Amino acid sequence: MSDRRKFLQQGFFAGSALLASGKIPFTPKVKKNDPVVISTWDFGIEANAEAWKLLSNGRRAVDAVEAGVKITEADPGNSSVGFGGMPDRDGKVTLDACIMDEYYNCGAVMFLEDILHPISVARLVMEKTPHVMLAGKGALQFALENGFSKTKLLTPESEKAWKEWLKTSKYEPVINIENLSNDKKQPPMPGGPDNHDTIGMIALDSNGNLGGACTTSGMAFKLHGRIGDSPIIGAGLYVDNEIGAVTATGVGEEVVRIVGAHLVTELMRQGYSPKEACRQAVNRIIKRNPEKAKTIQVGFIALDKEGNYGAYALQKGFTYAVKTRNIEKLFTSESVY
Ligand code: SD4
Repeated sequence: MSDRRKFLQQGFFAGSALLASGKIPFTPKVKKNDPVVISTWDFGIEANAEAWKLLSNGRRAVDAVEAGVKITEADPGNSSVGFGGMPDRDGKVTLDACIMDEYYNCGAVMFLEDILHPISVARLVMEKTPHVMLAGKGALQFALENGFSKTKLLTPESEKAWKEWLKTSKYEPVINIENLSNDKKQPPMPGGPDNHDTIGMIALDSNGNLGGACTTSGMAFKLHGRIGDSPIIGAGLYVDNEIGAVTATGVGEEVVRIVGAHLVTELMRQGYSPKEACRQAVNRIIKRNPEKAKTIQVGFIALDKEGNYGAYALQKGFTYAVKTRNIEKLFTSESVY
């Protein structure tokens, strides 16, 4: 057999083995250097539109994701991010956020109160301090010293829902599961169904660089001081400019345990497509505690360096929004259950 034929044949067999294992090949969805932005849940559509304004003007992915998630943070109709977010069990709205750019620069704030745009404080932590994370009063002090002002984040609607919750004070964090029976669901949230949804946004810019942001008020009626996955670099968000960007939503404790966003990134490094990498991470959660996994929601979205994207969730009902030059669309993620 000629060397060339042998080479082609070996290539074919290697390709089939990869395909059978769920790894590459996959078809790029966008042309090289065409920007892409994807974000979690229905409200991602609006946030993506803002991010797109920057991406289509040649701006960095990190600028675009910051601008994008600020739309969601400022929306009082959204009961899970920033202004209008559900309080903890002491009636305080406490915020978690982080951001990461194409150079492994990252910044995070957690357990932050009274600030409308925690993502911008996280960005300042990234750019103006030698640190990655600031928490609680220290984060607030840093924000105020850097020109942010205090905003009351608890809206009358969120306060009402909290007071309703106080009647039973049942501490059973259940997040966004469409198929749970009503007695297992949290009280209805204002501005939406029983969802509790973080915005995570990841983008590829026209220079081929990646960036990501994640921001939330965390689980409704959580213990005061509780911090989820969303501000933890590697758990709620990770960006590796050689490989891809990933963000998570759902029960943060389960995402932290598997260092979810970093895990998905590393699976993409091994050759898994974005969707398959997300599926593998979700399966890791099931493997640890199959019974518990049936009762909670966790979803991941991932974007690779070539602009391929995908998602996977534990439960039905996880949506993610995609914007490219040709697409502006909400997708429903595949799920295990
Ligand atoms: C948290 N991961 O605080 C967040 C909540 C969330 O959809 O994403 N909800 O655990």
